[in-house]
Amino acid sequence: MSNNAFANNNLEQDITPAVSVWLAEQRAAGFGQDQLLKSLIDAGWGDVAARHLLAMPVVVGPDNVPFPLPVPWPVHAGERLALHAGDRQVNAITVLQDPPLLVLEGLLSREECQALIAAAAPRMSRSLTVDVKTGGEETNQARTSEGMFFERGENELISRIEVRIGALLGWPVQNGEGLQVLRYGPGAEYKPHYDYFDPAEPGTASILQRGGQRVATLVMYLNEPAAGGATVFPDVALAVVPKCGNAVFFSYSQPHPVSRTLHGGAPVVSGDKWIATKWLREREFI
Ligand code: PD2
Ligand code: ZN
Repeated sequence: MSNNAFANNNLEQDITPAVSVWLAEQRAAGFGQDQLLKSLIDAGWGDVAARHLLAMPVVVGPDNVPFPLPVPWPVHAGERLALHAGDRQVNAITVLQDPPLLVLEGLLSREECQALIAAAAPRMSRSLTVDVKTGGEETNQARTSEGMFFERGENELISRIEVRIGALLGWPVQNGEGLQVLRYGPGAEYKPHYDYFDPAEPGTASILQRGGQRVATLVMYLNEPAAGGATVFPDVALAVVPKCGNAVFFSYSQPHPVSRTLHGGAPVVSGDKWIATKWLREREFI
């Protein structure tokens, strides 16, 4: 990179199409991650922002594949087991690169899991999903759980967890949707789906007005069902078994199946499964 056109130290910068094209060209020309990192830093990028950019899958492909968006990713994930999460240290016990995915151990304490369940239990109702045709909400046979949403920053416990997630992922707390708690009883499941909003659907434009695309998902496990209930990723043949306090994090820089983030909640066989999900948007979620 020969000039300062792409210089920026801000993690929340726009990854412009020009930057994506430059990256794709450099990769096609055979430059490796270390050389690209050096070029970006020479052009004025901060170390963290440059690593962040390079961690994103870049596809300049068929016309209907969207350009990559910036996504959250913990500093040092894939390099160290222990990750800094503000008031807590978290271990990344599984790391995938494509899709960018981490299984995290110890994100929540047992007491926090129990407190979330206790606060959510009286407020549960049949889960709704976003109706992609209208942008409204509907019940859905593919999602046979019960759920509720906390307001962002609703109480001290919710704030503490949101600030921790922000510190871990390097992503503003305001870009998060309110925490959703779900309970699955025996037989309940969430069939495989993508969490981003499909740009081709008519309801998507109105959904995107509240903070842009979803770019990442953090599913936190609040208990251990007696059997079943894994979070499954069919594209990469991965099953994450729920364990109280653990979490699975994955990002999708492109709202398209090239993200390889198809995922579902396998049927619970016995016992209950409780999770809390934090979806992260491009911008402030209002
Ligand atoms: O409960 C799960 O494992 C699960 C599976 C798929 C949760 C979500 N998606 C979600 O909250 O988006
Ligand atoms: Zn999902």
